[in-house]
Amino acid sequence: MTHSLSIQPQRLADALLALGRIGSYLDEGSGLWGVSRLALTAADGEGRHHVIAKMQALGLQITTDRIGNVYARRRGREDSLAPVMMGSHIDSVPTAGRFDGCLGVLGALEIIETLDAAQHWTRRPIVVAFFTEEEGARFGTDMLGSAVATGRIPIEEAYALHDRAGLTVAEELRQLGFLGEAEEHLPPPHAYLECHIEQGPVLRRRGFDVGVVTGVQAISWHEVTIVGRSAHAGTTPMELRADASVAASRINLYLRELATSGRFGPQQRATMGAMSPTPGLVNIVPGRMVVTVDLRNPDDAQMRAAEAAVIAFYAQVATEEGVQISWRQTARTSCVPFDGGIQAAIAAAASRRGLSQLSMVSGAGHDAQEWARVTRAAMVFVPGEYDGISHNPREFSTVEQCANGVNVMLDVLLELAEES
Ligand code: HGY
Ligand code: MN
Ligand code: MN
Repeated sequence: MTHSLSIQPQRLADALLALGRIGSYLDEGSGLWGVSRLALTAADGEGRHHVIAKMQALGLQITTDRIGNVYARRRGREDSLAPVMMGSHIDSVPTAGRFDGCLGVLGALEIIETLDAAQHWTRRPIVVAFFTEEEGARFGTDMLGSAVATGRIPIEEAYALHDRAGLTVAEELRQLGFLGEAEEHLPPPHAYLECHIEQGPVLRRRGFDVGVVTGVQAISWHEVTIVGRSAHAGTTPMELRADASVAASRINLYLRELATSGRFGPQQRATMGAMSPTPGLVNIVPGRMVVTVDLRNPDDAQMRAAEAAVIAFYAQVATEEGVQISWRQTARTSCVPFDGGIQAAIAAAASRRGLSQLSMVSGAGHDAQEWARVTRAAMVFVPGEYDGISHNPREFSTVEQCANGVNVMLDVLLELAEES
């Protein structure tokens, strides 16, 4: 069976540009336009309304659930059957490009528009969804909306999460007008598909058209609080200091050593993304630091060993630097495999289109890993230029790269949507 339908690449590219203008900012360093649509901010709200307007224009039946996830449904010939869902996210980190997450949502809507133009009605209904706070960049835990929808995080726990200003998820959902009424636990979809940029260098460097994603690696996030003693920078001898920022710096250097040592396998990654000193002024030894630690590993056992090593190092640094160190787990997901049958369908669809494909694990977390808990789930990756840089305004995938990935998702959708 060759592919019957194909999307309109330029229409998709234009849709990505239009959404990318919402929450855009001029990045000083690069002179590029970036995107900042932190979850449940006004910019995210504007982005949500923009995408909902597109869903309405396609005549889709839209529901918003109690955690602000938005679902848009296209009826099927046998409308009582469980739908095939395509989804991703439109919230972004503050230094984003216009592709992360948005490709999956706008690509799915482009598929709907293609089906409408062809007056093609699938046996099963189709649902296009975007989920709340996939990034975890504002409220501290990633894939929040999908995790609530699939039962990993209780909604009351999600509602109570707060940002640095103390604003809670519940308050911000209400404020934005996205505290929906629909029950967050849906009956499981028949299957779940997501098209996403790789956000790394592999596909582009090795010259592959699409990625067949085998699963998502383990993710572990800590928020670490280091309490030392603020003191005068001029009069306090070095040996009398309890310097929280030195302790944080030692932990950061340890993270790099841990990741590059090979002790936890060749793909261990470790990042100290946020470092907040108090009082954070030029002539005061920092008495307090709050930092974040992000650990990733495609092997669960190695991840557990790396976590244990990091926690032991916290204790060592506390003793040696004379500070108190406490930490809390803010996100933790084990490795998640994707459905083998759908992976094979993705590979076959790519081959039928003459597209080269590489099976690969995802370095980033995605909504698909949550939906894999309740249904068959899989992902299609597209390459990115500039070594696939992401969470950076330089993030870029070409019109053709995006179209290849979304066309493969279209083909697999059509197969899944005809299954009994
Ligand atoms: O952190 C991640 O992997 C994703 O961008 N939420
Ligand atoms: Mn993403
Ligand atoms: Mn992201």
